[in-house]
Amino acid sequence: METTLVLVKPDGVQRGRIGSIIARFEAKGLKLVGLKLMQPERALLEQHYAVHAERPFYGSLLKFMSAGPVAALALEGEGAIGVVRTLVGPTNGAEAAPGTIRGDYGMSKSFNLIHASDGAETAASELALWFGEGTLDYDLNSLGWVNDPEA
Ligand code: 3AN
Repeated sequence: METTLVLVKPDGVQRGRIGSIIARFEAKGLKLVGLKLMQPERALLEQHYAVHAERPFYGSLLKFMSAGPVAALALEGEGAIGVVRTLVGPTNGAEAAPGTIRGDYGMSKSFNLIHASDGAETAASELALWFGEGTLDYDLNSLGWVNDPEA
């Protein structure tokens, strides 16, 4: 079982896409174990995007991510990190396949609506950063019909 971090970025929030993005993850069979709307502090964004600090777009990325609220989600499921990345699609919305979130909702490689952790280590550090208070442990009864217990 894996848990991964998703952020609906300021463009996704302002364009009214929080609900439709969450609906895709729910429909897929992922379990929502954390959910909050927040205005991220610059220090949090600097830590989150530290890996991109030397990239030419780093300044504009932080400005964009600070421009309004973001919705933070923690999602749990078997192979959740890879499953979520597949649903999100590649960075550039103009090139992302239809059916992916970026492919259906976006046209840009910077205003690309959503962030998703790209590996196990990143997921752990990003969840600690955005959900330092922890995530929620509860039974979601429908999951018995999502994953085959004998597979
Ligand atoms: P992804 O979110 O697809 O994993 P990363 O991790 O390579 O993409 O980049 C992090 C974020 O930086 C992207 N989501 C996007 O907002 C921004 N970004 C990436 N590449 C570019 C670029 N060439 N120009 C502007 N912004 C970019």
